This record gives sequence, structure tokens and C-alpha cells, in this order.
Amino acid sequence: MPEPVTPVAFPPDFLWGASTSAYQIEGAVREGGRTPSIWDTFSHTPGKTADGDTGDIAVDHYHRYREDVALMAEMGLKAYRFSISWSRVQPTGRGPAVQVGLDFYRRLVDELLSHGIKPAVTLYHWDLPQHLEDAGGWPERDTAYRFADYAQLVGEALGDRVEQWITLNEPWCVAFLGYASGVHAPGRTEPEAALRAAHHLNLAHGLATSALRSVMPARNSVAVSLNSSAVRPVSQDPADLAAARKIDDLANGVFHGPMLHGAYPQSLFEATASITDWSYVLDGDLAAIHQPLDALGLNYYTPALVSAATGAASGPRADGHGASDHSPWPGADDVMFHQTPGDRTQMGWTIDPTGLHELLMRYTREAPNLPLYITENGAAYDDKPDPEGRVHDPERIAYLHSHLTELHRALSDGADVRGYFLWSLMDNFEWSFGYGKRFGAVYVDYATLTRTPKSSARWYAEVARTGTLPPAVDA
Ligand code: PNW
Repeated sequence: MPEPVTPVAFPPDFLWGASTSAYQIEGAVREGGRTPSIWDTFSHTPGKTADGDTGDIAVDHYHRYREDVALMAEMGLKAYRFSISWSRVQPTGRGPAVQVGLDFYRRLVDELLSHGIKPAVTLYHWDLPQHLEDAGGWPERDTAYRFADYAQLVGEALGDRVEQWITLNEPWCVAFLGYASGVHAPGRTEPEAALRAAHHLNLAHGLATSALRSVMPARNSVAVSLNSSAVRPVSQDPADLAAARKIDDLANGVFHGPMLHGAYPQSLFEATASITDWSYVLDGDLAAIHQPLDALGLNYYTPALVSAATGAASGPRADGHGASDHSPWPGADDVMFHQTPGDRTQMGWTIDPTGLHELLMRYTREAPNLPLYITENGAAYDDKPDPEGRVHDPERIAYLHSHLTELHRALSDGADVRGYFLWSLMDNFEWSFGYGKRFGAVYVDYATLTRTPKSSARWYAEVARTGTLPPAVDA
């Protein structure tokens, strides 16, 4: 007789969800008065995305949202995290809201609610109105004020029906991939501007949090989603520990410091002293940024492994952030990134579920009373339909299984994790990698835009329905 195995059970009210973002799925880039965002400009610039892919059509979610909500319902999702396109709401990044733009999101939200799916709105998932980039973008302080106004407009329009709000998605990517390494829009390679951008993103988060609270019912929750990396040193050598500290400051502390503790890490100032004097941090900014939050969203894919640079430090970068001659880590030329051992996904990102546990425990210490959500976690694979048109993705099931097992271990260890949103609901525009990288639980045939749930979607539906992980992966 085989041993009876106890299934891994999650709390009954655990929120099972999936995530997407506007530019990655909506398409319809010229409809309803929408103006270009920096991602329209960037993706239409030759050489910036794989095969010149753009989000012009993406997966046409703008027109197919009803079908997509039906798929979510079929998957038993309890929640859906999506983002709002700022330039649908404020085409010039300022001024009154365009009702057609807001109406699209009202219809989407109502469709979700009618299926019993809880909407979680991200206000900013990387698609800054081009008008605001033309005025200087995130390195300019004014962008933070513009964001607070936009947040208020959306809060007024949807605050009666959306309870869960996320100000920014992954400000690290916005600041450092957008303004330092330039692999993301707007493609600038200016380390000092990237640090300015980081500060103004922090300020934008704080001001938007206050603005949302001023117009929304008090029951609503406001959070931010950070792509906090678990940063590991290759050894306990003091030089390697210092390297890990530096990357941790630049990846995590630069955002959670002001947001959660009201201060930048002193070591960050020291590490970046040759690049910036931080004179754009004005009196009162830290108080404005340090707003009480209702939850913290964490996006997790893979950990970072670093050491002090040796003589060979100019070799190929292994930090997985895309090809660029410019580092996304201002002031960290003395740090070297290493490939974490283990199997990798199609992105080349090492599969290491223990990093998820590490991250959850770290933020349990860093923010002891803040409920945590995993707002993104998932894997890209080169999925293909079989001759019958079915898409079998056992690797993704194994990835999700192992990460949810580690999430459950964090719960047992005292982390207050309230929900998990897989990235992504469906295949979509994977930024500079274009459509070649498939993260979806639902397969999209880009020629016809037909959606086909992969085996992982059925597996996840069962997890969401039962609130338990099956003991073994049977794909
Ligand atoms: C996140 N990195 O992007 C985003 O929030 C999603 O929009 C994206 O599709 C998903 O993860 C998968 O990539 C990241 O270089 C992009 O460290 C790059 C990095 C991390 C996250």
C-alpha cells in the first residue's frame, strides 16, 4: 500500500489569480482616443524588439475581453490583475479623463464582477504616455504629480467597484531597464536619469496612494508590486557580501526603503555617490512616499547570484536582463553576475523556487504587519499545439507546482501570504522579446488570435477550485 499523502492545503480564502498588463494584451492602440505610450514608440523603433514585434494588435483583448473573462471563469480564477493604459484615460498625460477610455475598464470590471472574479487594478505597468516622456519622463519630478492626478481620476471612476489597487508594477524595470540599460522603453542609457526616475517613481507611488485614499471608500486596499530579487552572494567573503548588499540596495532597498521605512539605505547613497548627489530628493518627499499600505505585491521569477568583480569582470553579463552594453545597475561596475545553477526556462532564467520562500520570509521581516501577495510568478516555454490542437505544458505545471510548494512552506513559516497571481493568464507581448516567449496558461495562436487553455490552465483550475496542491505533478 502506498503511503497516504496529505495534499498541500492553502487557507480557504486564499486568492487564486492571474495577471496581465495593458500594453501586453490589449491591442487597439489607436481606438477610443488612445495616444501612443513610450512602448508604442519603442516597439516601432527598428531594432528594439525581437522581429520588430509591437503591441498594435497584441492579443486583441480590447475587443475580446468578454471571451477572456469567460476563460478566467473556466479556470476558476478568484481574482484577475490587469493594468490600465494611462494614455487611454489621459491621452496627453494630463487634463480631464476620456470617458471612452474609462468605459472600457468599467465594462471589463463589471464583466469580472458578474463572474465572481475580483479585479485587482495596476495603475502603471510601464506604458507612460509619450507626451510625458517628451516632457522628460520619469527623471522629471512633474511626472510624479501627473501620475497622482491620473490615479485620482481612475480611483474616482472605479473605486466603487474595484477593491484592490496597485500603484506601480516593478518600478525597478521602469527606472533601470528603461533609463539605464535601455532595453525597455524609452530606451535611454543615462545612469543618473535612472536614479532620478527611481526617486520620482517612489514619489509617484506615495502621492498616488494618498490621492486614491482621498477619493475611494476606506475598505479598498492600496499596494505596490515590486520585482524584489532574492540576491545571493557566491560566498561569505566580505567582498562578495558587499557586492550582494550593493545589488540588494539597487534592486530592492531603493524602493522598499522609502516606501516601507521612509528612508533610502545609507549604503545606496555611498554606492551611487559618483553618479548622483540625490539633490532631487526634496524636503518632505520621504514622508510623502512613506504612506501606510494595505498589502505588498511581490513578483518573483528567479534569484540573482553575485560576487565582487574579478579581473575577468568584463565578460558577458549573466543577469538575464537582456542584451545591452549599458548596465542596469548604476554604480555597480565592481559587481559580477553569475548564472544560478539549475534548469532554466525559455527566458534563460534559472528555476529556483527556494528564492520565492526566501523573498517571502525577507519581506515578512521587512514589513512584519503587511499582508503579502505574489502578484506575478510564472515561466516561459516554447509551447506548441499537438496535431489535435492541444497544448501540453508539463514544464509550466512543474514550475507552478514547485513555486506554490515553496509559497506554502512560507505560510507554514509565518509569512502572511494572501494570494497568488500567475503570470500570465495568456500568451502575450513579452516586451523586447516580442511574441516569441510564451508565459500564458492559455495558448494564443497569433495568426488567428484563437485562445486554447494549456494543460497548465486545467491544472491551475483544479488548484484554485480545491485550494490544494496535488501531491505529485501529473501532467
Ligand atoms: C515582468 N528582469 O517583467 C513584468 O511585470 C511582466 O510584464 C513580464 O511580462 C514578466 O515579468 C515576464 O518577464 C520583467 O529583467 C521583465 O529582471 C524583466 C525582468 C523582470 C521582470
